Amino acid sequence: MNAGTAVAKFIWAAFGAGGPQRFKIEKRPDMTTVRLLAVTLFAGFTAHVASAHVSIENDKAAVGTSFKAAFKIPHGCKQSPTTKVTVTIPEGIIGVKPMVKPGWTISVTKGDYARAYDFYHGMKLKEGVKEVVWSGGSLESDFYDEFTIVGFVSDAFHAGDTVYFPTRQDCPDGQLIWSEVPPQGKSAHDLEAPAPSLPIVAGEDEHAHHGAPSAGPINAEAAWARATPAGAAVAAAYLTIKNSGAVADRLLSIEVDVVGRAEIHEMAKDGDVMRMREVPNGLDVPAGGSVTLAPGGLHLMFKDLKGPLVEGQSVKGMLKFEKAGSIPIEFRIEAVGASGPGEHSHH
Ligand SMILES: [Cu+2]
Repeated sequence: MNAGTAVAKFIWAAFGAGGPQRFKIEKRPDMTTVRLLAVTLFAGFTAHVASAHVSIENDKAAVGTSFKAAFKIPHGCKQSPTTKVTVTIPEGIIGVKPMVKPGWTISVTKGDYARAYDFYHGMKLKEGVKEVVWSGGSLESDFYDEFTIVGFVSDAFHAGDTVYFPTRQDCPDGQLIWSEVPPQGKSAHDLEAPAPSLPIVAGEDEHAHHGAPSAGPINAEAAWARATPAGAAVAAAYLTIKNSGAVADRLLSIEVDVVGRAEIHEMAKDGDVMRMREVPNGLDVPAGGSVTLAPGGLHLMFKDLKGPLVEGQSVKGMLKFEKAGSIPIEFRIEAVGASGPGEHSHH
């Protein structure tokens, strides 16, 4: 760690506290201290602090995937506190939702997109959020805070593009407008008030990771089931569901080819015996968390099988979530004795 990084971390610790642990600076550091700190910093960071534009925490987003962008507000309008933040969502950024922010009222303006965009397999979005406004709070100029959205990069963008989000800060005593976009091929470095930007990189090919379809913040991975003997009517199936979003979601139901009915089961103690029973109200997937269904615990129960599950094949289905909607899924069929998803050559 060089000195610059160490000081940067110190500044982060001292001034980076947003949200509930907000504190008041009782005494401002005198200018000598500030100058001493400044000369210790490496040049790039000094320049950044000196200009302190509104910027985005993430360093990139990929085509065809969801992203989270935290707009960092480094100061007020001179000394006047920020009481309103307005972020314009550019065309081609779809499925936007602002993250709830205690102490602030959030409003969104929705409208039609220029065209319908693929959101995820089989689903198109024609309209959505075009502008997000946080208001009713007061962010002192001496403090720093972040205003967060989640969204999805449509195929309107390509690797190498940069997306700009014009942003406005309103204060009782003034206004700051961050809307400048550099001319084609030029950097934003010399702009007075650049719009916060997000570089776009190539999307991962979802099909490269089999069984990992993506729909916004919800990802279902490593879906598998054991092969069944001929004539079997039921089978258990397993997978991991990850939620990278800021809000909890819930798996409500499952539909699978060749399966009459699919239920979500948990294991529960009945006296001294572990028995399985249906989870009554769906399966919660916490914000920023995951749920793993694995042998011995939570599982999907496939009932009324219309045919055997054959090792090496796969069965397709659809997971239905309360918020994320329908997500396609493919269960790989493993050996009768398998204890987890894996390569068939291992059995
Ligand atoms: Cu069961």
